[in-house]
Amino acid sequence: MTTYITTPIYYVNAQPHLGHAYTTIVADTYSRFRRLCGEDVRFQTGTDEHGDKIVEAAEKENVPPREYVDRISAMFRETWPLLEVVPDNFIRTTEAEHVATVRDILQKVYDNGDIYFDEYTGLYCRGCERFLTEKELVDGNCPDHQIPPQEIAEQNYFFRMSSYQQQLIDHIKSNPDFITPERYRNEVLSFLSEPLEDLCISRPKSRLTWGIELPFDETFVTYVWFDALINYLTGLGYPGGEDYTTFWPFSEHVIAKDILKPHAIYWPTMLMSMGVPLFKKLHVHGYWNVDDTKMSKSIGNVVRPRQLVDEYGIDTLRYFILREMSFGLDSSFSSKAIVARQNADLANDLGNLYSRTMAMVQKYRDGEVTAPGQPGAADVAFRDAVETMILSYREAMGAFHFHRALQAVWDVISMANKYIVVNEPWALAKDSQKAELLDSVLYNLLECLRIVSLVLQPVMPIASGRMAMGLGLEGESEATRFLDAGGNWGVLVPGSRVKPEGPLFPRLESRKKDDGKKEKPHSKKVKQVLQSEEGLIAMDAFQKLDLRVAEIIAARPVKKSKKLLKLTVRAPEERTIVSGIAEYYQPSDLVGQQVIIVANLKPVKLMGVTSQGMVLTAREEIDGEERLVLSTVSDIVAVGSRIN
Ligand code: ME8
Repeated sequence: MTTYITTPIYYVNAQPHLGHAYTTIVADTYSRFRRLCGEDVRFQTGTDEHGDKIVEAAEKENVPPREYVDRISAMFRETWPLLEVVPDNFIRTTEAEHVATVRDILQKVYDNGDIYFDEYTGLYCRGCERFLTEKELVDGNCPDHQIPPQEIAEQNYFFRMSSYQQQLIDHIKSNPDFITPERYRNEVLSFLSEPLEDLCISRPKSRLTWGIELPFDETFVTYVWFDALINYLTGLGYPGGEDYTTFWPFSEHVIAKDILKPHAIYWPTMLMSMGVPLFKKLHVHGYWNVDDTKMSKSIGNVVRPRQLVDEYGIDTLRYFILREMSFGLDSSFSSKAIVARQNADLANDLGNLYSRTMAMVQKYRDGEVTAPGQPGAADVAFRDAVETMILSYREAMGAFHFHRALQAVWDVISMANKYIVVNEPWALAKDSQKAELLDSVLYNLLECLRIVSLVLQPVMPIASGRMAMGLGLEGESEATRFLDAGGNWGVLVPGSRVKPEGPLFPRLESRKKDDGKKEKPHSKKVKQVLQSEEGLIAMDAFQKLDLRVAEIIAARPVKKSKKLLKLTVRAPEERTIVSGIAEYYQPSDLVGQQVIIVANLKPVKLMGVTSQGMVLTAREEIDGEERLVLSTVSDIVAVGSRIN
């Protein structure tokens, strides 16, 4: 199988931002996913460097367009490695090869009679770089740029786009996957239900010189969209290149909804006129807003990828944007949301599964991967769940449902965390009769982690590499690749050794903490206690407290209470504890966590539930915002262990 995946080529009138980063990370993730499935993949991105907008931006900076485009294009090119984005080709529309291809294509289309010269009066929006129809205007303004378009009358060259209208409708109707998600397909079909106008594809040099000169009239340059869309072919060496023959039939374009019309209407009709088969798929995503507000330079809320990487790290950023956005719909970025995902999904769920498993293999098997015993029903069920996840993951990734693919992976992570709680490896380790059972439990967990690291590779390449290294797998061996939907289980070799190196993901504090504000000084009362003996307690008083390590085995909300959760813990005997942490933790995230409890408190009734003890929490207060964080121990400890 083969895949050719492209991003839009970005205008060099602005520096890369979160929106550009999203599309490019999507394309990178998809290309990595396809490679993981053993496919031959080509991934292209680049910059769109001609046209009015670019000239205007260069003028503002007082530099010639050539110098300006070189500078901004380099910024895009240099941004992608910072996000672990690895394109096979970075194309620029000012490259000689692209200019030559555009001119060849124009000549071909002109020769076959699809380009004609005509007088035209129209409403031109400089921001969109195109003529708008009356129907598109909202209160007389361009809907995207909120300014009225200029009325321009001039002679120009036109492409007979209208000749291909029916052929395009037929193609979209008979290929349901040509434009996805469906809402964008419907939008295009609805647009095509009205007569299509021909496309103005030239600009007189009297108005614009920064463009590709028409091969058949040197007094005109090419309209920037007719030039830009051709990049997808130039990058493959069209018409002669081997790459063109290999990859073009498998071309998939990723764009956002803003440039649906050029990609879904101009481009396929251009290809029809050229006699080139249409691209295979157009994947259209929604827009990122920031704190529920449209990202804009004038508001000053433009988020830069470089800044995000510095603040949150590459893997967290990639995971967050793919997990948070349902492909096709708009989504909102906020610092709070990314920190919450890092702490809950990455540090807690995945990070804990990894470090607990590694710690147990170190502790109970001296770091060695031991052979599992005869598989019982529980082993088969565990393995089936992991293999079912691979199938759902593959299907979702292939359909650009990245958030669903990640959900499937996290369901398995949560299942594995529960598996630890249910199987109590620390108890098995104490019983020599259960050694084989412990080997199986540990092997199942390690295999699960290996597969999780593999399926996360397209999304989080660095963490996935660290996990694989921790599991003792180096390089792209058989054990780190999967080519096939079935037969994935059992690749780790008994006798090999794990080599974990510290936690995978640190917990992040929300941004407020490091915004330069000083931590609150100790309260007066605490100072007094520290300075005098008043209020101090003797050791024997402290020892009266029975503090124990407990494992949460169930968590449920308490009826009619926003704050309370009913926890069932094992320490090692089972007991119920009511804790006021409901606003800070999801019940499902708590199961499997080890916490510290006060075991000898007199029972109290809270909202009708009897609480037999208390879970210790840190009460954090920053700028009047309070948060409770559960206390825990730094290694897996047998439940019931006493805290001194
Ligand atoms: O349109 N949310 O370039 P461009 C999500 N040169 N994605 C966003 C976004 C946002 N808020 N803002 C931008 C052009 N994007 C042309 C393309 S292709 C032959 C020529 C992303 O720099 C998204 O992919 O304006 C969108 O389609 C693209 O940037 C527009 O980039």
